[in-house]
Amino acid sequence: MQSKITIAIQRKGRLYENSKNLLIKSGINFSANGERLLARSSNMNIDILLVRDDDIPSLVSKGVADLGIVGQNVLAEQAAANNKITAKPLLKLGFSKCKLAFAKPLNSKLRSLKNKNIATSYPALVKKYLIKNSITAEVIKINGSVELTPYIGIADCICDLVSSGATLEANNLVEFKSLMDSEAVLISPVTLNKI
Ligand code: PRT
Ligand code: ZN
Repeated sequence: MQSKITIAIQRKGRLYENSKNLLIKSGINFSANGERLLARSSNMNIDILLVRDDDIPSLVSKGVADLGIVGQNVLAEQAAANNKITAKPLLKLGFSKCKLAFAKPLNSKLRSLKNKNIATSYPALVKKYLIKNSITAEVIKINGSVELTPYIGIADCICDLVSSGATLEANNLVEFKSLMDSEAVLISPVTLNKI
């Protein structure tokens, strides 16, 4: 009998529908209704773990899951922050496309990041970018509502995910530099031994 394969996907959020549909289209029958955290495929020896997207890189790195679906942004941030994250992207999946970009208030005279306060949920990626470009600046980690920080006086600019641009526009912010493009990727542990 084929050994069991475990796949980690987001339980709810922007990645969930496309991740679930991709697995179903691949022929894996499972039902992920309700609050269940583990779904067993009815036609293959596959378990689906339904988790927070932030937990997917470490579940895959540790080999708890053989495969995972996560945004490149989350994988890159965790890899930049923690050298124990050793999951590798196998395939770009073409959904949940966005970019991680710097943005400033429309009326800001900011011309460079030098000595600025930057609010972000991606501190490791922003710090890596600053080091690579020899820029000294302060990085402030914020978990949500990053777009608000310039207006409450705690940041000169932000670095956040942008897809349609509507959130920046609604908050009178304008993008001035893109740090990375992102989309959902299929990831595996660096040593693949079951598949
Ligand atoms: O609960 P869990 O931890 O699993 O989910 P989450 O709340 O951390 O993530 P979720 O579901 O919001 O997003 C999951 C993934 O979707 C992200 O890690 C990205 O890879 C991808 N993605 C694609 C986005 C966006 N587009 C996006 N636009 N994630 C977030 N946004 C947010 C952004 O932070 C900003 O607040 O949407 C706003 C901007 O959107 P626009 O369209 O107005 O530009
Ligand atoms: Zn998350």
